[in-house]
Amino acid sequence: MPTKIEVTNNRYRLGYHLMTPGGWMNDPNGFCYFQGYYHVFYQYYPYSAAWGPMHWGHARSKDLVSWETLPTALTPGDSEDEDGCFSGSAVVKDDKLFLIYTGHHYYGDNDPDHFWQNQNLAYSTDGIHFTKYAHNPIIAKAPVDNTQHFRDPKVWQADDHYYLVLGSQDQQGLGRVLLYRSDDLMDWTYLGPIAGAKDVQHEGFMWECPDLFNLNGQQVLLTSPQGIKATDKQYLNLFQTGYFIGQLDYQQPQLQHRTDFQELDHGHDFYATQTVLTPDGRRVVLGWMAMWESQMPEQADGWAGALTLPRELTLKGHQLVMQPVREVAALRTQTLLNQQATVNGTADFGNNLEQAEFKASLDLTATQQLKSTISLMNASQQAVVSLTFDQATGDLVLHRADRPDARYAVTATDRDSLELDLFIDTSSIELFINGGTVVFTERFYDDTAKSLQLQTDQAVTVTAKLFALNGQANQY
Ligand code: DQQ
Repeated sequence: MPTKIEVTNNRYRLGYHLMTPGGWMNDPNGFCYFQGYYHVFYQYYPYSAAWGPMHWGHARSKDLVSWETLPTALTPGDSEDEDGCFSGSAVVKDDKLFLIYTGHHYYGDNDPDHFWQNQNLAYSTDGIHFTKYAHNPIIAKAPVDNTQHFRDPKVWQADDHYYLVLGSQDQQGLGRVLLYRSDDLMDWTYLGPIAGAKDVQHEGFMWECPDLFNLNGQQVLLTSPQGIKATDKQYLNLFQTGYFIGQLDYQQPQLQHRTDFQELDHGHDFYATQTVLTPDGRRVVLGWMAMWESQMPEQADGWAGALTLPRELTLKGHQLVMQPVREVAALRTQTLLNQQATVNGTADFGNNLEQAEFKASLDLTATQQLKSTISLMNASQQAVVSLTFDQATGDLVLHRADRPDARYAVTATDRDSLELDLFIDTSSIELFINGGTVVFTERFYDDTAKSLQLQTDQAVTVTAKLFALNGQANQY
């Protein structure tokens, strides 16, 4: 048994985002509420800071903001998950917590693309110790018209049945989502594909991590397609995460979607989302705060990857809106600033910012062509991350010092204000704009002292609050 890798340098360790205690993290898995705790699992490799045979790391929280790391929940190596316990989800039944996950298997010819996948079950009565089901797999094979890409089950209960969606690729090389039904979580019936890519260029060759849920009487399919071709300002990451909105007809079965694929977050670091329904009925999403094939300088320090803040999802027309869950207010430890001022030129907010929330409103009623930029500055007064807003067009452009490629979004131009809610952590920033209608998620790697700077090209009234946030929210 190799030894677990340890963190050797804390320079980029995050203060209130969930990370591994050491080692690699990717997708959130099994996000659920069980016996008074939220649980989140994640794709985990404890023996190095790079991706390896996937385990399920585990943490729980009473309040969605302070997480306690628990023992590894799933370890690969059994006959049905020989080469990895890939992504999956959780469901509570008869006061037991069930995990449904993908078993990954290589054919052993040293070709990483030569693999097969099946679906497995594990359960727990205490939410800490998990037993793999003795009769795994619960879904042994992909349908005949599928390729080997057959993974990431997301389970839910509806009426008297359990359903799950699976990410898949059909024989034509198009991404799609498959629907299954069960009465007991063990025997599953294949119902058919419910949605799929019309072509690779626009909708991808494989849909990873699907999630299907109700919101305001409609169904939202969240998924992470691979292979969508970048346009000037959209689909600029290696892979995307986004959604379709429609109605699921369980009989057909088919998701009649009214909207085309829309990206959920415009930043460089957002992928492989998963949602939970909270006991009080909110739909909350977590994403992996990273992207495949990006530089991750924290790997040199013995760890990699983190999860985003939990974000509440709501619908505004045909748009999914993301806002940090209200529980994040509990992270505030101090009010560093609470002021209203006229900014005409440059204004600085705060210094030595490590974990902080900046909440600001720029009054746009007296301006028409305002251009403003909010920047996270380093100790040499260089912008590490900056967001520029053009009032005339509604254009939002995000620049990051360590990446040549900007990111783009557009916000409504008929607004009376620009609302910013920025969450800064040691090496991440999440920018929620205009009530979460536009969100950018970014990592950055600069361990000098940070401050915020606002630049405007005309006089504008700014109401701003700056809070210090808890830098030790989690226990590892
Ligand atoms: N990551 C998992 C897969 C999933 C992919 C493997 C998405 O189950 O499709 O670590 O990032």
